[in-house]
Amino acid sequence: MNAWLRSFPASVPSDLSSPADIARFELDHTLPGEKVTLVDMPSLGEGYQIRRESDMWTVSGGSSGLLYGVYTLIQMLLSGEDVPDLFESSPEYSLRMLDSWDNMDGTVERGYSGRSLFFENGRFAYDPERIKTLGRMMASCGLNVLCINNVNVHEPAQRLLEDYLPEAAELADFFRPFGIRLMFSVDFSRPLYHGVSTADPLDPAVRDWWADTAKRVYSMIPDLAGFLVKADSEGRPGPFTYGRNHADGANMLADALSPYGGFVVWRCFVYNCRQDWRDTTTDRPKAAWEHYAFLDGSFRDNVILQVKHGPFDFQVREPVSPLLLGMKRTKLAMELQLAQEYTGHQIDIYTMIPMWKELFEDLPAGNIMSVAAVSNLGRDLNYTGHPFAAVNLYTYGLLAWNHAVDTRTAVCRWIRLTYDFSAEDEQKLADLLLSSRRVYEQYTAPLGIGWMVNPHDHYGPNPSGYEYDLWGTYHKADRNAVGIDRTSSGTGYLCQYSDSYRRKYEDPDLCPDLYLLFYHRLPYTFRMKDGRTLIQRIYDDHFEGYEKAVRMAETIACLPFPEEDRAEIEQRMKKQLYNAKEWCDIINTFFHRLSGIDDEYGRRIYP
Ligand code: GCV
Repeated sequence: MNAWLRSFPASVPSDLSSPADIARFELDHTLPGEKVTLVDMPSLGEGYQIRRESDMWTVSGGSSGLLYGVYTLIQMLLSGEDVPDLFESSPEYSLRMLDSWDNMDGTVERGYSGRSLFFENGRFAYDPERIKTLGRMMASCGLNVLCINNVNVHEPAQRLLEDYLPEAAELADFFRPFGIRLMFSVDFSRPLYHGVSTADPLDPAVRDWWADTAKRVYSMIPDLAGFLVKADSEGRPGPFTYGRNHADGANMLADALSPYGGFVVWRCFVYNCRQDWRDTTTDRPKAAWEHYAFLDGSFRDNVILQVKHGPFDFQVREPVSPLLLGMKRTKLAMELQLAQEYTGHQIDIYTMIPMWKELFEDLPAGNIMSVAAVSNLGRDLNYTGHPFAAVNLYTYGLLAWNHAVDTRTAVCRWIRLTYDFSAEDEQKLADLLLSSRRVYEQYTAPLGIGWMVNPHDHYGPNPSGYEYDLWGTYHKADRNAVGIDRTSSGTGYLCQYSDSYRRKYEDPDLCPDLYLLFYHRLPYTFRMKDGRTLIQRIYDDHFEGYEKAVRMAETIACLPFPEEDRAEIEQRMKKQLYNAKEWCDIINTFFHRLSGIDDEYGRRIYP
């Protein structure tokens, strides 16, 4: 099974060594009746031009641009879309990254599609055919960088650039013909394991150690995209140990990589993960800004700060991170998460592109230079566990190429490439996928509050699961009210934004409902814009979310999925229904007991 490449030949021959070779092969096998000329035009770089003259197509592009152009042409024609006589495109973001959180023991952190595609038993272990398919999947939606190992770099991945470098170089060879460059997550403290007495980024011995390491790595993998770093975050080592800041740390690595054109992608997921819940002066969403904003403009040119899209951690609804809006003099990547950690574990249907489009709407043009997403892939036969989770990878690629991509067109193209459906069935599935995020949001945590999940595993409801813990993720619900005041009169989080942004959220009467409890602490009797009370809205959303999930199951039962997908989809839908019911019961019961206020419609809160 090759995900959305079902109309493509099962495999790509191993002797094809360049993107242009792959492009020609894919064309000959998917569009044998079409006359297509490929023109090498290096000036177009990764971009391409598709031109039609009577029954002749010409695709021009630089090396990988040709491949992207060909994949686009094939997919548009296979899915019956109109291709204009002249169609030109080039990527909006230069690094379009997929970050795997794969460990070398074969597990995948927050992985819901089986074991690692790259590792097993502490070593590289992969099926070359599946690796080539992954290369095709990525290139066919425009992605160009793959980080193969978890940002939490455990043993033996800590030796990836040392003992395992030859194997890593062999893996890079598989991806190169698809225009994909590898990246590795590195452990900031590594010099300490090699006779250097410190990992202080300003120490000359440390700088030398990283410079030597980069030289060795690039001699084996000359096109490596660079290093990805999680430092001073959730127990990972970093510059704070030495009284240095993150510009000191990132710039030191950047200097080591710059002779080879490599990037340091430095994650900004830094917060106090040992917080005392009684401490009301610390508010976790403020953390990233506090650690990085003052460093704006002090990073080297080859440092990219990778910022999670929201200030917390991939919740169903979060505002766009203030760092992504405010650091104008620093290269930024927005980090998304395809792996459905808080969004249903690839059991519940959750199509992400509507959520991403909202984020991009808040992001002024030119603020970021790159996009990254935590991978949702694994060794399951269909790569993504739930067959529908593939739509997230596919549409992520299209959006990372150009965020203006039309949501419905992207989803429908994925459906057409994946299933052989009538137009009516295609629209039914598109509606279902496009509404799935809202459905999930309705039956889980209310109105932007997030975090009511089972701790650690992050699937299923647990309203107080994180409430008195160390992670800074509190809702503080009591008998009268729920939420945290993050306005200027509260924790001040909103002050990290511009005045115009702040004005939209500061007043609870004007704040959009979906963010209400993210920004405000409100009594259950608070009147929402539509006249309902807050508590009634919580009840209504949960009942409605569950009912919509029931309707999704009915739609799915009527759609003509191929046998191999049907079993997976139906079995997961059953679990989703159970999950939705459980969320609805538990969250409504929690708020009913706290508030003592009955549902206006007399529905049974808990049967
Ligand atoms: C890779 C969350 C996840 C962790 C993840 C971390 C991160 O805390 O639960 O599994 O670790 O984010 O993004 O670094």
